[in-house]
Amino acid sequence: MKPSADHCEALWLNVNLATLSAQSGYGEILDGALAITDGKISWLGPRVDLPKNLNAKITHDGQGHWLTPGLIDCHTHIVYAGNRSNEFEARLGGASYEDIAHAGGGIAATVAATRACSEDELFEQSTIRVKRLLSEGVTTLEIKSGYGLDIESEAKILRVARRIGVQFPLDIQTTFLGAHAVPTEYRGRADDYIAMVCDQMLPALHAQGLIDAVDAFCENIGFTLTQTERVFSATKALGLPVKLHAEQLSDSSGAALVARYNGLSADHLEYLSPAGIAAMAKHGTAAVLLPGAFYFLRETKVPPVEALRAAKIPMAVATDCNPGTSPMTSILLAMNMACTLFRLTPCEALQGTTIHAARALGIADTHGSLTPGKSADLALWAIDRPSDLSYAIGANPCMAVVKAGEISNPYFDRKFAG
Ligand code: DI6
Ligand code: FE
Repeated sequence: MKPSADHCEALWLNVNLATLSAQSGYGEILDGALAITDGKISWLGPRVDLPKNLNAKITHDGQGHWLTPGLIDCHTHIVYAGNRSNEFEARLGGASYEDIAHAGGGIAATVAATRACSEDELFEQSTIRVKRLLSEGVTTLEIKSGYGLDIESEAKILRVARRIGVQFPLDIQTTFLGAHAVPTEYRGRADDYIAMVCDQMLPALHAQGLIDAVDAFCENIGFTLTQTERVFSATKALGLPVKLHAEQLSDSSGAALVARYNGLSADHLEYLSPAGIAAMAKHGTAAVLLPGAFYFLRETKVPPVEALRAAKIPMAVATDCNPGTSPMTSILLAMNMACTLFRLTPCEALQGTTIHAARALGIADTHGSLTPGKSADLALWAIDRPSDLSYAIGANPCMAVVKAGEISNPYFDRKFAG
């Protein structure tokens, strides 16, 4: 796409670009320029190569900062009510995550709080967290249901997720996670619950346009491989993509299953086996690494990053924002932890929250890198080099966020005046 002289909304100058568009590396362009037409990137390159006829309506002075693709948090459970700091305290006193789940706490506690909450109240509580991600340059967010576990409560969560996409400058990808836990009213009847998920919830929520993809928690404290496969085959019948919480606490062979269903991603993966890696590589299933949950659960087994790298499986990095195992609303901290805990390079961490996260959501054709034709979703950073984004702990050098070409400043303490 070429920007024409009379039709270029905005031009960014005096910026360094990290395009993330190459197979490897940051794709750095020092002293670059980027043009936006109809909300999409229409040209980018070194400023000296800027087409001479370009006549932009607005020119932004990037003040020598770095422009990257807007960040993508591709795995969150950010819509929920209440919190579980009481369980955090209990775990520090010696109880395990599994102990708490078996005692009726854990996911069930958040389900009770979320069911009891009005839709407006759920929106209010959730957007406090969403704004923190926005302030760190996030322009696309995946949101899972899974704290409702009945049709009306799951619909409420997914409607709140859609509303977040309307009221904030964010693209929202919704994921139906009905198979997150067995609700108390189905205790001891997991197969009956899965039948209800497949035969009633899934078709009803899909008919309401609330589902972009379907996930499940395949784990010894979650659902079996057979139950997960039932969900996947019902999903496939509706033509929707699948993904999976796989190999988080044990090797349940979930990664191989989701790969066999041509899944978008297998997520967590601490206990991923060589067979799982081979299946993911064969079917093009991305890995989503969630160091916040690893850290918060004080896990010691790290995902097999070296083997994933060798198999050329795209590795995304996400917050897993949820009240039980990753109460984390910093995508930059997730990147830092991916480096320190999982040994990703800072470049892989940034790929993990841009182009590889887009891959994990099935939107890499339109999002995730600075490439002509893709949505002009950008983040501007006051940093010396791209590795600064993974390096600092607790810093937020984001100066501006651009969504589909439009600057959205309201979520910043500092106003970008360029
Ligand atoms: N894996 C997780 O880490 C979260 N869900 C899941 O399937 C935990 C959710 C919670 O404890 O509330
Ligand atoms: Fe999760």
